[in-house]
Amino acid sequence: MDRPDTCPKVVLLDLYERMVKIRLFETIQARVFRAGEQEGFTHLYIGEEAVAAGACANLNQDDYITSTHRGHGHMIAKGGDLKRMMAELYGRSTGFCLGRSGSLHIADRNIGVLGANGIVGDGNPIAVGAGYSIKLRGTNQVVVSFFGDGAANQGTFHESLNMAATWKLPVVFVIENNRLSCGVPTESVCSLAQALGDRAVGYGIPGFNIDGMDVMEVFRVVKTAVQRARHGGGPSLINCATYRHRGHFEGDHDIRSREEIDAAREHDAIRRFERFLVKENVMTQKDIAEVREHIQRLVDEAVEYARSSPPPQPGDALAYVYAVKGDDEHASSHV
Ligand SMILES: Cc1ncc(C[n+]2csc(CCOP(=O)(O)OP(=O)(O)O)c2C)c(N)n1
Repeated sequence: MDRPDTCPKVVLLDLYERMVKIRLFETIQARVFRAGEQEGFTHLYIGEEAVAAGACANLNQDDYITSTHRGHGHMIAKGGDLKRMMAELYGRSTGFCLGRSGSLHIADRNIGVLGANGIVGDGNPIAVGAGYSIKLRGTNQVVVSFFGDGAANQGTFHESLNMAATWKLPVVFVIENNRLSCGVPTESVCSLAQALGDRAVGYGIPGFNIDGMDVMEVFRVVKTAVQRARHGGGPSLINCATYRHRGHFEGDHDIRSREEIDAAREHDAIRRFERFLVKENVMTQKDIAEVREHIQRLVDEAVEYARSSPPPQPGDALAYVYAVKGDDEHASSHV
């Protein structure tokens, strides 16, 4: 791990906190989900934290991201409030989407999170739409679209990159290449598999294949792509090699061997970064313990907040289904 010039101490601490927030939030979430406290599906991001943290640390609040079915990490890295997130996962009325989306469609326009997405590959066209809107409005915002290696084989990937490249839209496409789509190994369905960034050549845009377990590398490469996008240079494609520690979804039968998963955990991005921070005298073990304790408290408070929040009222089931003409800011309860 090398410390790039672009990573002063304040950036390193910020990257670390973003990663630990995701890890501790989802560790608790896995526990309460297994205990039957939440309903629906949940796909955890544990293991892949360096990608969301490294990418989102380059973004402003009004920049946009699009996300996936594995979206909690993206939202936390973009600054999502832990209490409202946890309340959404509990299906409570205090959640980001008033308890109506749960894990798979959680969104917060106030911080530019255009939504997790249960449809694989659907974030990319949404990102292109947001990029086109930025261009029409003439702002200097950017969009980062996160998606998996499986989504990179959807037709929407090619259509989106082609359009974004042709119109020079400010979109950074970030592949979270964890080598699997559910139980399908990527190399069994894709000849480029580990080098998906090479596909950028086909669209005439910059492409990168990087170590997505090295948060500083993700930060550095996404920074270049974000700056290019902000200054009218158009999109980039960044393929991040990463690894998910959990099954495809909670409760899934994992096709990987115990040995493989344990070996991968040896290279855990957070542990690796902690070793680096201590070696470089950026943090002591005591600092690390304090950060973890502080974040653990925030996560525990989020769980308590969610548990004590009321569920949506059945009588409100049809509220927010239709928008009133001319009022796109406020959803309406009229049907
Ligand atoms: C259009 C569509 N096809 C299939 C599915 C079922 N499905 C859900 S997640 C998933 C795998 C996605 O793999 P990848 O994009 O690599 O993301 P990862 O789960 O590895 O993060 C599939 C096939 C879906 N939700 N949407």
